[in-house]
Amino acid sequence: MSRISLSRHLITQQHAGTISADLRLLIEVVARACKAISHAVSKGALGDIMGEAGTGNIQGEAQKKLDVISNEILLEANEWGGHLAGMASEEMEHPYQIPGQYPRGAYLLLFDPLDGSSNIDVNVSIGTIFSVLRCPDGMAGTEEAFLQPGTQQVAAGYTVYGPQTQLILTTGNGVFGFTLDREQGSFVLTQENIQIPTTTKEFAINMSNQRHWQAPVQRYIGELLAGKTGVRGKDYNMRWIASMVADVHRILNRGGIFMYPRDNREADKPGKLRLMYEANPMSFIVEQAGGAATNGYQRILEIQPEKLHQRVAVFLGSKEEVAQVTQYHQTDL
Ligand code: AHM
Ligand code: MG
Repeated sequence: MSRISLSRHLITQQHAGTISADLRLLIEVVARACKAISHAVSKGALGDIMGEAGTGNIQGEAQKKLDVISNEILLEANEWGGHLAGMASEEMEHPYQIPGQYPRGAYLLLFDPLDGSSNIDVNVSIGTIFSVLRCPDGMAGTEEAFLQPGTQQVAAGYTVYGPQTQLILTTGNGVFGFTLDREQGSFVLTQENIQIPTTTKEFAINMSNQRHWQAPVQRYIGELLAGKTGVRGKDYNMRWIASMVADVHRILNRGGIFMYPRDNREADKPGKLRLMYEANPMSFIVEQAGGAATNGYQRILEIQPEKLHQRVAVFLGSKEEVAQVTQYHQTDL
């Protein structure tokens, strides 16, 4: 069987008119950067990549060395290609302006360069998440240009650095999975048109926050934990990797629901995850795979962002479960 590389897959999409030549180039460059990150990750203690960087990011979180290295790899790979008007990263307070000596393009790239930072030093799966928007006509790559709802994304994807490095991609035309062939140095198509099972018996949530949850989440999780004799009539299993990429990757492949709810600790902080770098790209992928994604009240992709680093509550995965927990939020209003 002939192997289809990411490049060939993208060229086929370009010929079919579903993506532009510039978007193809942009995705290829992001994939190349992810290969470099994968290489750095795999060095572990043999490379100078583990531990704290000694700096903090805009979210007030301590940066790991690998957060900083991955951010730099993505910036350097993408700044000179001519397809971008700007980049925004979870690790940088303001959007990155394309240096004057390079041509500017029509797209905006957003990324969480290294998701699952708490897992870096313990050799557990981590990843990179990215999202692509069009830069509105006449606008520079400033924060204002980035503040578009997730429905406007033209591409989104993530790579998971696990036992294998895999790239999952959507350009609004289904979800495709690629596995990194380390000998050839290329991503090879290994999954076509990924579909999330509608029903599931698996959920993912950080249970240690239970005492802080609000009523709709207490009710929903209580019902899942009640098992076969409860109202849901099934025994549920729980998995929590604490890397969104890895948890979403499992759900994409065998179903389930991923949750990071808002809770009662900080009323002004709607959840932990970031809308622009984490929730939007993952929601786009999950919807394209036949799943659903809400913040408990509305479709995540329809939220109008007000700030680049805005946080949002996340419920995503198998349709039936997302509908159930969303209904509990809506009826609790
Ligand atoms: P990060 O971007 O700093 O790595 O944080 C995001 C991560 C997600 O990958 C994961 O779902 C969540 O934070 C884990 O949170 P917790 O530490 O509560 O388990
Ligand atoms: Mg991160």
